[in-house]
Amino acid sequence: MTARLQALSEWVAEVSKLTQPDQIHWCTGTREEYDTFVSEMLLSGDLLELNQENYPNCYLHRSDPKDVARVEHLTYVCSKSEIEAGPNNNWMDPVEAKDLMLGFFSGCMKGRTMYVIPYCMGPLGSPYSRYGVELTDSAYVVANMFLMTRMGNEALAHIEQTGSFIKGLHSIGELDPERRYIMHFPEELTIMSYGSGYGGNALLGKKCHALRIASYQARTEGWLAEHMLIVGVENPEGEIHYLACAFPSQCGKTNLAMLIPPKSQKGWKVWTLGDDIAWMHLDDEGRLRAINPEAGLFGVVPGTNQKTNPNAYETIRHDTIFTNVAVTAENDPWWEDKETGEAAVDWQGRSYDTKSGPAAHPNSRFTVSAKNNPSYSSLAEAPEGVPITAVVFGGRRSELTPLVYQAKDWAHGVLVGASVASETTAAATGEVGIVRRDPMAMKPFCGYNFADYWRHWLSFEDRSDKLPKIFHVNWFRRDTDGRLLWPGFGENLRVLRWVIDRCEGRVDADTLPIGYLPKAETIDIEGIDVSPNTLEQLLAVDPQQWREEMDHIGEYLQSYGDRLPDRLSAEHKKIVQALS
Ligand code: OXD
Ligand code: MN
Repeated sequence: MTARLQALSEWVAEVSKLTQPDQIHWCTGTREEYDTFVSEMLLSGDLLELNQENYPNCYLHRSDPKDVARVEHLTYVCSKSEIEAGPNNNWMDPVEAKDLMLGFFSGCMKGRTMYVIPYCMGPLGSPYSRYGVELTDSAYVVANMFLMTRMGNEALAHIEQTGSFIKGLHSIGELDPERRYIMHFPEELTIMSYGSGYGGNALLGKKCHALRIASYQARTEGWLAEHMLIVGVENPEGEIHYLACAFPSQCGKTNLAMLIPPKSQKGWKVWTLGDDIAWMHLDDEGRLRAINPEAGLFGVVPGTNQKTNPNAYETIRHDTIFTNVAVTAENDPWWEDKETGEAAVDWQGRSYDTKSGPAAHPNSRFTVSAKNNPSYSSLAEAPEGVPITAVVFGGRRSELTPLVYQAKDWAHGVLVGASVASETTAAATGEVGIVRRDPMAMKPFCGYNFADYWRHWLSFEDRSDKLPKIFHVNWFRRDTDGRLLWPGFGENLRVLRWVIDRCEGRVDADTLPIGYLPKAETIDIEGIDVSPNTLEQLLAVDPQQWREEMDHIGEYLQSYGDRLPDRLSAEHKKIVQALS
């Protein structure tokens, strides 16, 4: 064994001494190994077989009913100093946090197997990829990591070559919400997660590594780790523009990433590169290039149907793990708005009764390899990534925010990103439907102080003159009767086309204090149920409402105190003055 793998085995030995598993299994990452885990989980009841004729190789996992979402109040960034973690994170002193966690982990794997999962985030061998090793006592986590990352022997070989990896220690513990913490130690490139088996808390490659720890690494190394989908939009002439889009959880990232152009948009195609996370680096020519660190999709199931997301609907017809959906009498998976079949048994395994709430949990999920997606881009595996034409921010806002607008320049775009706010959803525990500030859609995921993070974003302005243009979209604006004004889903392509037209300098726009707004005639509304009057409402900017919004944003930014970059305050001031 080489010295580099020696360090890994020593860590594994140390953890095993602490957690005392009955056995240790080093994952190889082969399909046969995955099939063995599935068979074992079918025996243990961790997985249930779904109708194999209609849904080949599809299984259902029912989680503990109190373990169904990310737990932001139990998620901590334990940097040495509290100010490093910033007001945007929960913070605990790293020594104290480790003491607490070591107490939980002590002996917790008795009677269980400890799985060693070497994994790669990003295409294997890409200079932009990073490696990690997760130690876990959950076979469900291993199976999900198999679908979501490039894991096993090949990743291990790269770890041996590069010598560096993120250490992730996970145990489902007793699944007791009182004994549950997700702790990050950015300075030590270490994650400790105890007491939950839910995706965002337990698949450590995803939010913990690819966002919280990676964002910290990205700052020191000069790149960006973002909560963004990546899509390629191909025009009828065959040119593809790549967009990276950030939306808070459950604002339709997966739907946008897998969009199928409606019939009216002849000749257009959309290619998926990623649906949740983008790592972006400047290349030698100063272009921002993105890779998707993930290899699979962990998407929200309810709402998926042949109209809203036909690609996802196809993607999850085979080789998929469903978590917390309902089942039909034929043992097919079922969820709200599936639009075929009906629930017989709810997500908790009880005979379904409409009075006891939704049949599928609102945050029920599918885990599936990205390769199942018919529109998976061939460049998703390209080690050099794809050049990004536009960065698009968005949020769920019933009022105020127009369908789309463009930031005037990079620094203004950073302010637009920092100002993202959205109505909360079921992806995290807590109250649903209140507006919360979610800068760059990274509120739950930035591994350090947001003020430093904005400074890092701003620094790109001095490093390149070929940066993407920045936009903001809102698919969720409603009229005074509460009806959505924009049809959304596939029709969102019409807005992406305007974004690309702007980047290519093909259309003029109106200059307003908040940014460049589309001239009504430059958004194609032919063939959809959006009247010119509705489009006017969608694009309306109410100066009084915006003055109030800018006051809220100002107060929010000021809560970062002296660390707030002057450049960002200056951008804010510019808009306030223009509005008054
Ligand atoms: C996710 C989330 O699961 O953002 O992607 O909650
Ligand atoms: Mn997400």
